[in-house]
Parts: sequence; C-alpha cells; structure tokens
Amino acid sequence: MSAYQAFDNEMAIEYINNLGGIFPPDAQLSCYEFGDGNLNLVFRVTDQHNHSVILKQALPYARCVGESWPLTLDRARIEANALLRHGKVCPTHTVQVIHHDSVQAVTILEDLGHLRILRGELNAGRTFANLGRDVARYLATTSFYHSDFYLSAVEKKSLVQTFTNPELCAITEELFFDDPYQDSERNHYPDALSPEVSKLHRNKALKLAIAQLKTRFLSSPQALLHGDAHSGSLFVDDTTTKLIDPEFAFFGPIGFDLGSFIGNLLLNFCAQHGRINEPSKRRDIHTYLLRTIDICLSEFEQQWLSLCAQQGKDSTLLVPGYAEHFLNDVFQDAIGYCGCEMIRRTIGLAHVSDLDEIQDVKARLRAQRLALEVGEQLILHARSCHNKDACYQLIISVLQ
Ligand code: SR1
Ligand code: MG
Repeated sequence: MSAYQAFDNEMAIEYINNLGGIFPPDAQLSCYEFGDGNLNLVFRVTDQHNHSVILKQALPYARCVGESWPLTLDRARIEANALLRHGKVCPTHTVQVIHHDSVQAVTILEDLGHLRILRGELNAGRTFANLGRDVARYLATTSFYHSDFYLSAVEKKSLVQTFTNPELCAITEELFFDDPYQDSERNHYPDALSPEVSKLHRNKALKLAIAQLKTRFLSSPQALLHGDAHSGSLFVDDTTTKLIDPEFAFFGPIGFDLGSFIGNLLLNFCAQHGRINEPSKRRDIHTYLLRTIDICLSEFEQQWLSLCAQQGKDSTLLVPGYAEHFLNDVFQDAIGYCGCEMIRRTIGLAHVSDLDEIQDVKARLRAQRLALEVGEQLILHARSCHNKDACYQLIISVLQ
C-alpha cells in the first residue's frame, strides 16, 4: 500500500499482518471500528487470545462535519510525535505508541480498553481519587521538559518547527476564540439561550479579554502542549490515568491545557445540577470536582517549581522569584482558557455530553446558563488572580 487509503476493517487487519511483529505469525485477527470522536477512524484489532491493539487513522476531513471540511493528514504525524515526546518524559500518563506511518496517517497504540473514558465516568457520577494529581503531573512534566527552562534555545526552535500545526490550531482559533462571540453557522444552541448568547456578543470587556487570550494562543510558544486536554482525551480507572489524542499538539501557552482540563471538570460541575437530583449525592460529586481542581493546581505548582529547581538549565529564567512569576501568568491564562472552554462547549460547534445529554429540558437549560455565566466570569476576572490560591477562590466564588 503506497498511497493513502482510508481503511475498512479488512484493510486494517491486512495492514497489521503485512507489518508483522505486532502479533505472533499465527494470529487470527478480528477487527471493528468504533471511533466516535470528531475527526478519525479508530479500529480495535484483536487476536484469538484476546490480545489487542488500537489502530487510529486520520481521515482527510473532519469526521464530525464530513468531506466539506478538508483536514490535513499531517495531524497523525504530529500526534504520534507528541505522544512519543510526552511518553519519554511522562510514560506513566501517556498512551504508548507501537508504530507510526505518516503516509497512511496510521498510528498503532496500546489498547486502553481496560480503562474508561473520563467523561462518561463523571457523567455517571463516578470519581477517581488520583485524577487531579495525575493530570497535574502529566501537564507539569511534559510542559517543563519542552520549555525554555529546560531545552536549549536551538533545540526548542527546531521542535517548534517540527510541531507547527497550522490547520489544527486554526480549528481551535476559530471554534474556541471566534465563533462563540459572534454569529456563526457552526454555533448551535437552543433558542431559549439566545438572550444569554446575545449578552455575550455585546460584552466589550469580555471580547477584549478573549482577544488577549487568543493572542497568547497564537504567539506564545512556551511548551509542547497536548492541545485538546478535555475529559474525552483521558482514560482512567482507580489507579491509572492516561492521556490520548494530542493531534492538536503545538508549542503554545502552558495554561491552555490546564485550563481545558479544569474547564471540563467545571462543565461537569454545572451539568450535575441537571443529572443528580438527590442533594447529598450532588454535593458529593461537586465536592469531588472542586477538590480535584484544587489538587491539580497545587500539584502542578509543586511539580513545576521542583522541576525548575532540580532540572532547570537557563540561568536567566532561574533568577530567584522568576519561576513563581512565570507560573502565576500560567495560572491566569489557565483560568481564562477554562472559561473559553466552558463557553465554546455550550454554544459552539463541539459540545459535551455532560450538558447535552441531560434529559430534562429545563434542567439542561439551567445547566447551560450556569456554564455560560461561570465561563464569562472566569474570563473577566482571571487577571485579578495573583496566585494559585486566588485562582481557586475565584472558581469557588463564581460557582456560588
Ligand atoms: C472539528 S473538531 C471539533 C473539536 O473536536 C476536537 O476534539 C477539538 O476539541 C475540536 O475543537
Ligand atoms: Mg480528540
């Protein structure tokens, strides 16, 4: 197979058989496609002993929209290379790459089928004690080792080139920063939310804050980000946390991933008002989500500062107090991006099941309104937070 072809089940098996080395020579393989994400084909290939791998293939268009939205296959190269680099510094929390082929835009990955996707678990009210700590460790480690604090200036600039990801970044630029704050055919929300959406569109202070956040996204190559760290990109169980799907990876502002993750926890917080009727159960999951955010912020700070102290290489960046100053900007950015994620997942193109699958229409609307209000307040007040604790206090205050 020399030119790119989108696979079906048989082709996925043939590809793995021709490749060799993935399964024993006598393996009898079966396969099914189960991708339900926005962009790719995802096959599970299993042998007669129930050993399996995942074969992920990029399509030359966005799956959730169709062939009318062409999309570069190069995202498969970016994703595989980001996984390899993140996996090198944080293997515990990064899905393992077994093979990559940029021509077929195929990556073979370890099968994480024994774990569950975080979003569905949170929607069902299940909790994971290590989640905040683990995600913070992944984000702090992968960002630190791909920042100017650790890399030489030459290596960093070469990596920025390797991970230049214009088409996928353009998706974020448009869906995350542009569409929700203007009329766009890609936005969708119930008519009953129109007054709230119009209010967002008229809010000049909000638009100014969005412009600042977008500028940092466009022109702050601080570290190699995951780029799409939402609850659907996380596999979990009681002891394990793994990040998948960094096809939006690029060198950007470190607070972006932290904000996306926290934004998804807060979207779930809002959604639980419409999901769990029993007050004490709802309080439990709310308490869990806030505690997870608190742990995540604290652990991120601790990890980052200790990596700077032990592994930091650039003498000017290690001037006493500078790492703390830098981190404070990261936290402010994170709060802003968190607010953006909440708004765009409520009224933009790509929604979250946390909100959309609330059965009761009125309860769903209330949860959506809360998500918009919380997102807006976080964006407006992010720059007033002068340390990590103030960020957490802001989150608490806007939820009340
Ligand atoms: C057209 S892609 C829509 C969204 O799905 C991805 O997971 C990203 O979050 C993107 O914004
Ligand atoms: Mg994805």
